[in-house]
Amino acid sequence: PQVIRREDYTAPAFLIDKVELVFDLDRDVTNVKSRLFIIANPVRGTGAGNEVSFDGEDMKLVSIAIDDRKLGVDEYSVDKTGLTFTAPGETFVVDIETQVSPVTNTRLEGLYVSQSAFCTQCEAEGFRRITYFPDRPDVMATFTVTINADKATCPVLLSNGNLAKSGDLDGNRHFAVWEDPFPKPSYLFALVAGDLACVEDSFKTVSGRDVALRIFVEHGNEDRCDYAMDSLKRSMKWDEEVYGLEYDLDLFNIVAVSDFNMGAMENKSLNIFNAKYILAKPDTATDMDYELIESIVAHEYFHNWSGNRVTCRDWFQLSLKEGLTVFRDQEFSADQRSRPVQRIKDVAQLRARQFPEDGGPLAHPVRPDSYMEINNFYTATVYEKGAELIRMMHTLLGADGYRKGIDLYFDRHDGQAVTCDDFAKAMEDANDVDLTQLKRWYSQAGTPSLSWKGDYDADAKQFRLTVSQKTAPTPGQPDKFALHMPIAIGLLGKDGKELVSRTVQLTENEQEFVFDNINETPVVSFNRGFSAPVNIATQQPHDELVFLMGNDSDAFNRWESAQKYATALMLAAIEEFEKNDGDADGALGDVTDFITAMRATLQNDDLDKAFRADALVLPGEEFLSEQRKPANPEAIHQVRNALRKQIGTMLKAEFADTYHQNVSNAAFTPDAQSAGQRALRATALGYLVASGDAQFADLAAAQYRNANNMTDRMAALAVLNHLDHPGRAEALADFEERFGKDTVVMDKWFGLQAMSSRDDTLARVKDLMSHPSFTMRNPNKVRSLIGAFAMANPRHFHAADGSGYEFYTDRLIELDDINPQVAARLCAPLGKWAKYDDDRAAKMKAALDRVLAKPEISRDLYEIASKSRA
Ligand code: BAL
Ligand code: ZN
Repeated sequence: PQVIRREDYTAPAFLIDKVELVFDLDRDVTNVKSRLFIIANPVRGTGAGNEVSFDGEDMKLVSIAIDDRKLGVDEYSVDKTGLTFTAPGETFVVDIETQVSPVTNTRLEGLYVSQSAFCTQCEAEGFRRITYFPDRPDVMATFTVTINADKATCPVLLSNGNLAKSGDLDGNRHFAVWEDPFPKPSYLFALVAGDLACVEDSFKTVSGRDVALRIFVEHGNEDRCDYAMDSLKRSMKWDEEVYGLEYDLDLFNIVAVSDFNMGAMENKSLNIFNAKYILAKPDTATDMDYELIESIVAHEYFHNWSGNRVTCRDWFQLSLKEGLTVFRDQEFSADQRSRPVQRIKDVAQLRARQFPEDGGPLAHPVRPDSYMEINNFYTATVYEKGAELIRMMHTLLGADGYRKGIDLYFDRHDGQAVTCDDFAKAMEDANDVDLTQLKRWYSQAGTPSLSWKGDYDADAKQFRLTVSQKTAPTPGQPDKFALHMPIAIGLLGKDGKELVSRTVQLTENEQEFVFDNINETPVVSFNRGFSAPVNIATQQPHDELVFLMGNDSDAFNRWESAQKYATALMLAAIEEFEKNDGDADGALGDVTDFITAMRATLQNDDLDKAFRADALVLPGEEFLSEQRKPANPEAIHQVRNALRKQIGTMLKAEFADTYHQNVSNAAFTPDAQSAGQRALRATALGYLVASGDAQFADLAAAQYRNANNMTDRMAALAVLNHLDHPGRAEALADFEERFGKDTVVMDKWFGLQAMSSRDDTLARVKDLMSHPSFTMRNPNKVRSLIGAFAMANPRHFHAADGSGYEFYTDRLIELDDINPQVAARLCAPLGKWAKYDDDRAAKMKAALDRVLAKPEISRDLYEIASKSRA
């Protein structure tokens, strides 16, 4: 496949002023008429010529006409990737008629059928599967869309903008005309048609306009939209208050569909969502689901400005909208819930998903330099590391300076398609600062590793902190520059009082920072709030970590200190386990000090419950795997379980108290405080069961039976899931009976079984593939059963006999013919072969070779598999 390079960008030779689309919807053959009002781009160079090239794939071209004259077959050329013809002048009108087949579109890009509804997904390059078009984000046009469809099966007809007209047609059909006054690129086009229920509300904007808010769902799901609607209204208000950004149309529609590649899509005024991020009621959704709904609804809404009003010039600039919008949704969630808990979750995500990406064969900069398939770059690096970059700008400029930069950015670029450099320039100009070095975060891949050393001079009452940074080579980038990063530092006295709280600017490879008037040797709280997204190589002594767990005024670093302590203990034990041949308890040794510190956290009523729940969770097996080379999945699993068992045993009484004290008889509400209480109780139950004392498995089974909400039900099932206890089979059977018809809820049931550490897991996963609710055509099903097995069950995926890899490789090959985008996304776990022992590495490489040998492999899967194999 062709490699597309950022440096090869050229402006489009022709622009499109206005697009008029007419859809004659039919499941088998949909007819699409497109009228394009074209003008030569005034900025095009002299060599631009008069050839017009439109993108197009997997369609039948019925006809093409220019200025109302139909072209003969020798007047244009059409191939697998597009259509080319000669421009008759500087301005002209083109009519194109195409036919597409929604029902056979299993890639879920372009126009397709989900359940019985028609819907679209056009980002990044789906529009070219609907009609021939310059399918690139820097071609922005106004769209008028006419939808004709069967009235009985498609009573609801939606597109972007405002409804201009609707009425009946012959043959039991009807039509609707939608007009979007805001010029937009084709990737923001959307259409939905089907028999959907509608839940309606409204929002009054700051300037007093009433906006109608509608959520469309399958019939029967109307009672699951309240939280999404409430989240939408809170997002609209927050964006007005924090960013001064008001909604710009009188209507905002959301549609929830079952079959969707992404989480959701920010099409102008017609957001289309994966149903799992809209539908929630207490007995079907967990607290985590509610949190995700809140943040994703906000994320898509925020895109109306950061993405839609100002969009990307080309796809290399994807983080322009995604990094910024993730930062915005993270801050929204922090304001709605607990700021430190939100930061902990965001950092845990970054470490679990982005750091491994940055340290592996798929490492790429936040602003990539090249790609084969852009769908492969909707990554944790572009999104989450991109958000960290914006967060560092926010830290450097302060809230007011950041807001000045944002205001200038939207003033300057409203209605434009721009670059990451344009964004940074607005920040610079508004604040009169030079961000040249900070901008290296856009172009340099890899997670920096920081080391630090403190030196106290009692005579001078001075504390000197020497900090150094280093970034390991990544594919294509052997040499790394020093990055600019803000490091928030706290110095604590022996009594726990804060002596200093200051953010220093690290710009050199090695740099010294001096703190004056320090009267005692301080304890350092380094990189508070995770002010820079880096690894810290320096190991702090355990007693300092315990001190910070109990005293740091920065809640994030309290959590971080517990994580560091637990990580150090487990890594040492894993090494020992490998030497002593499998005695995990012996390998751990005496962990009383750590558990004593955990007890103090558990019993500290000054800390909120959600925080305590997070602070008591040990770093996961995947995280530990990242710290070991070669990683031994069995050793990691055994040691982590052994530590959990010891904690559960030593703190049995305390966890039992916590469990019983946090029972709530009140009706379920999804607010952060109630969720925190449930989370802490679930953590307690987990440790009680981990202790091995059989009465607590009975307690979990009872919790499952008596639960009146999904959070408590899933918490019980999640611990039973790994046991041989009869309560497990009972609970799984009950769950299936209760929710068997509910596709969103059944994803949880599939996911749990794929993540079980029981020996029969792979066999069970294979069986579940023929379960009536499972289909390889539904991305959520694939991710919850197949994806979870590879990404959240390292012990079975990496089984020494290679059975996990073999099963998985078969699935990737099968999936590539159905949905290449999802297949490519799932391929990444096989690319981590360099982290494993020779035997596993050889098996993983052989698996990648088998993927690469697939006839007619997609561009999507080829890119990931070939880069992973290299
Ligand atoms: N733009 C793709 C989905 C999202 O990031 O919102
Ligand atoms: Zn986004």
